[in-house]
Amino acid sequence: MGIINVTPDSFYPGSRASTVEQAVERAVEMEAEGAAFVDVGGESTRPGAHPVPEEEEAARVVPVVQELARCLQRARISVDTRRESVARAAVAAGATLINDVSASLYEVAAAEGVGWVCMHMKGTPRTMQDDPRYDDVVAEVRAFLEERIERARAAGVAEVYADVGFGFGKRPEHNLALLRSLPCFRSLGVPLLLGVSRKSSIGVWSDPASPPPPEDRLPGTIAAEVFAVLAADVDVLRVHDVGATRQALQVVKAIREAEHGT
Ligand code: HH2
Repeated sequence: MGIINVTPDSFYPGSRASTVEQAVERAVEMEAEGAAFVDVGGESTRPGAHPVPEEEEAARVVPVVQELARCLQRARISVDTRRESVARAAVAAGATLINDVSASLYEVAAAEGVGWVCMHMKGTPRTMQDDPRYDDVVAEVRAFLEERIERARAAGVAEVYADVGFGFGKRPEHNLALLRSLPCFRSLGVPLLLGVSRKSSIGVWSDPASPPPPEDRLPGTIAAEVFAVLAADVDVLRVHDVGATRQALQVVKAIREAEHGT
């Protein structure tokens, strides 16, 4: 899943698109590089981010989705939003997946007949990194996802993905515990999605004394992604760098298939 941020303030400047043309050009490139989804967002959810007015978010996202529905041949369009009105408008424009960091839009997904990503977040983006605490982060996140997925199933959502919400109200040690415990999330019985791309924990683990900025976190990102795929067969990786990730995963696949097939 390639990330397209139609925002002026997403934490990784390389992910920002300031015009519809730029967003579409990048999405088409991601499709050519092998993305199965392009995820279009109009509001940054980085730690400390203030909410964007709903109309502003829709005005950023909908024209891009409309144009992508015309230009993409194979990749599906996902909308990264917490707002019902934005989700509905994006679906009307051609999105078939609601990537919902608030884990609350399952009824919208059911009514619209589209897929839904259920992500765990503690608090809201503005406050989520203010000293988050858990007794047992893995158990708490898993219980939360299980309950929301159950609600989505009861509402009739046919396609659900679970996401532990790397970096959303989690310290690096919480992110580490979740990454190491990804196999525990397989028993949720739905495909797993993971978004570690260039996030701050990657910087901290790369060099605790002097964490590199988002621009310099690609190798560490790919290391975490490969770990997640090897440990838990994660189904969808939400990434800023589709081509580089794809290459890493193809190599992992070739090695694994040789192990099993010969
Ligand atoms: N991370 C971000 C945004 N949306 N959705 C899911 N399902 N999982 C994630 O881990 C996730 C997400 C943050 O990344 P990005 O969109 O690059 O940054 P920003 O929120 O600053 O636009």
